[in-house]
Amino acid sequence: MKDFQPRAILLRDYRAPDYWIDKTDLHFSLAEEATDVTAELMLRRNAEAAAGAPLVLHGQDMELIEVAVDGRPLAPREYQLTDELLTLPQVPAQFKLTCKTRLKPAQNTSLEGLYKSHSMYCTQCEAEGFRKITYYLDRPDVMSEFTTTIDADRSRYPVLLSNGNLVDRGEGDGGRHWVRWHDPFKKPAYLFALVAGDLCALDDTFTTRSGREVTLRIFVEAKDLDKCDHAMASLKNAMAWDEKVYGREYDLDIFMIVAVDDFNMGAMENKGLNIFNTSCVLAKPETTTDAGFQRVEAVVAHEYFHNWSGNRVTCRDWFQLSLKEGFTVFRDAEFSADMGSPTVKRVEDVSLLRTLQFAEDAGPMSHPVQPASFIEISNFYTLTIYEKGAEVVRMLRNLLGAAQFRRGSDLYFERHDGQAVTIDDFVKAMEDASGRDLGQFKRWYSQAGTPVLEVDGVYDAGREEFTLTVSQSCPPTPDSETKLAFHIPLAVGLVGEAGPLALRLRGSDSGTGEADQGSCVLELTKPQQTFVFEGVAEKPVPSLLRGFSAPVKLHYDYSRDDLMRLMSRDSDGFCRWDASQQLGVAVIGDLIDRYGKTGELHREPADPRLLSAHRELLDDDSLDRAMVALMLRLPTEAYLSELADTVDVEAIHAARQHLRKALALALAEQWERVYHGNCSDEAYRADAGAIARRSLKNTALGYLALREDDNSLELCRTQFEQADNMTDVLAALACLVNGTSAAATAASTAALAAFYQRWQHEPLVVNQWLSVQAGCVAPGGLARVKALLQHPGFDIKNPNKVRALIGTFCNQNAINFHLKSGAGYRFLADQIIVLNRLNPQIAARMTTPLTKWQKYDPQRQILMKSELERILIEPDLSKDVYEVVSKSLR
Ligand code: 0A1
Ligand code: ZN
Repeated sequence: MKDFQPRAILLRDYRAPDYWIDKTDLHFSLAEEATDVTAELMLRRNAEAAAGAPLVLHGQDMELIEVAVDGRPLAPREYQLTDELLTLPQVPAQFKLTCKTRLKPAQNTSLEGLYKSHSMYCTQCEAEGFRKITYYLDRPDVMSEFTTTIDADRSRYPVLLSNGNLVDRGEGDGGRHWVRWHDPFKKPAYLFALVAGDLCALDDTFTTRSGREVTLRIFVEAKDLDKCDHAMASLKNAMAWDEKVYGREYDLDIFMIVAVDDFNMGAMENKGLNIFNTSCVLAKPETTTDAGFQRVEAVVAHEYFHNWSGNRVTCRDWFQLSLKEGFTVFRDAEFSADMGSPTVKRVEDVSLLRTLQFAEDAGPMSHPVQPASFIEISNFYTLTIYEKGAEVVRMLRNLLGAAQFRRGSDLYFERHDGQAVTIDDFVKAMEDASGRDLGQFKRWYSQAGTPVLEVDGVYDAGREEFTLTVSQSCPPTPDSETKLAFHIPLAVGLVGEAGPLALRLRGSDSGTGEADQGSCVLELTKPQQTFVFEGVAEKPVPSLLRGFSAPVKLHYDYSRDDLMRLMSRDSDGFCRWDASQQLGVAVIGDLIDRYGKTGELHREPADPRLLSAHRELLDDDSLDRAMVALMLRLPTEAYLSELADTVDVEAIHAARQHLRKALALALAEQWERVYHGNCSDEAYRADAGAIARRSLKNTALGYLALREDDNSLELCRTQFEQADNMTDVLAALACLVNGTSAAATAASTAALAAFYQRWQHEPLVVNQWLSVQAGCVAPGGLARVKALLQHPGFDIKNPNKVRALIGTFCNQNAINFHLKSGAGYRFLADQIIVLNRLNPQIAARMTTPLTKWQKYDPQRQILMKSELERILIEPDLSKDVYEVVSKSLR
């Protein structure tokens, strides 16, 4: 165990820095043994700081060679050096600090600071990685103008990149060369980047609306040059979209993206030089699934949008992280919606939020969108900061309306360009632009937890009135026991026998109506409120939380017939889908109960309503395929677990599988018809229509495969062998791998071997191969995963591989991970202990499944907790893992 308790950093302790760094001049000399960095910093005391304030710089994991003030090297007695800080007790009010440091990038497995990925050097500085490069005021409110010189062996590192514009270059001695980059925009150190390698580039240009031509360049290893077109097209679309929708134009003459294999996150928005995980930039039909294509589009846009929401206007401190992340996720979600199918995008985002963010918010790591404290900021790149943060921005847009929201965003960018600001500044701009008081709304930023709405509806036929009573509450979370009422926009409609009804809300000052859409937004601000709709000629079914207008849990006592009506008649796509999920949850819930009582489900018939709902969906060719595919997807085990107070692992798995099989058999003809009807000879396209078609087809294939007969096996095998795109290949492979018959097992073994043989030189494809096996629900999963740890296709130092194998197994294969013996938990803890020394960020992330122990039965709780306790006594436990483990045990 740690012999000291890492200290928590508190929002309320924020103080402006004592010094500013006006200019940062860096010189990197890259060499195999070690890299030497010389930093020249122009420092100036903050006018608000005390006259003799010491200069305290952050620095970690490097050797200090020399430190000089205005050119005079300091003797060791003139400064203090610890593992994390360099303190100069006496410095002038304005001076030049020179710092020489030596780093070992090849030994840096944390993938933070300067490190090597294969043969290339790259950096990752967000949030606090710059302090592994040189001693610095590594905090986002210190913004500086950077000049970077890189000197390296010419043949091994022909490409040398940093932020901004290339301003000079030259030849050196002994086969070396150098380049100099200058970034005219002041930025915090977390946006600094450097890349050196033997890279190829795809080039293009974009002409901004004011007529400037920007060079666009995507750098990859030579073998990946054929996988950059989709990212480039996405980038150009994103640039045009940000001009049109937010009036934001790009500012430098060049925009670069570099793909690296070893990366902790998806990508990073460094100024003018985005660094990407290969998984978020490379795409071609033969190697990449539809989901992969969509991810590339979304992440390219996300990082590009950060140029304004994050770089031009940045965060004052890391408690404001959602200022840039929530806003940018909202922006990228709207972009993706515009590029593809808005309903599908919304449903996918809500599924993620309701399954994983709600679980986070109900667990030991729950925190507000603006946290009040942290031990290790890397642990706060969470679903709450990103996805819930985006939902909060979405609510603002919906409350203000698109036009006022745009005015607010214009005001925010104009007012704060070049500054490091707070979430309060953002909300203030929205208030000033709209004239609305958002005081109560701001509780969404400071209070953790998912609010719960209990809704009751009463119809009075005589008065032709429908009354909705809505109560809100929020469960306690680690940050606070009691909560104040939230300001919640609740979008509603009423659905009659034939479809949506016109709305007339009594005394509509508490709601805003859009009568033509049959939709209105009720603004909830109190613990309980009542809303009366007048002139309602028939008993309606309320359509609630349209478009998922707020990140809340909503309970309404719908009958299954009500849900059927919403599924077929509601005009709101989200609510139609949600009704299908609620029906699925109810039906599976019955089966879970039955399994709990009898331990088996052999003779349980499928619910006739669900059967007929699915039959209608499959039979009606006029419906939107994307919607049909979504509505045919049963609630996932993860979502069912989130809804349960105590997760019954076996019952949830058995119930869902049983229902799938029952649907497979009862609708066999329909699945076959839909499968064949959606096979297409057209060349692969990644547009919404083609994606929907493949999604529906592969949903059908999944059901057909459950029959486990020769015909369906043959369909899977043929699709696996003949498909020209990874979406179809992988869908067929997953069916084979999850088959249980002897014939399916034999086919699966052959397919897995053929797949690896063909794709062994494509790491991203091998990761999908690992993932499909890690997700296999057949018994024996743990042994399979342990064997794969030893496979040459796996490498524990590569985060993508860790996520593909260990992450998929522990997060998406409950029946195999949650073994009653606790062997799954022991396995995960063993991996976390290894990762803790290699890569603390990834180790901490991998801990999540164990932190959910409170959701399981007493025996499992004991086993999970004992593994957490075993991790906690590890010597050299990183702050990252310490924070997650200790918080989850308290
Ligand atoms: N700002 C990036 C995410 C990111 C965060 C931390 C990283 O390293 C610890 C890397 C990337 C984004 O939102 O895309
Ligand atoms: Zn981001």
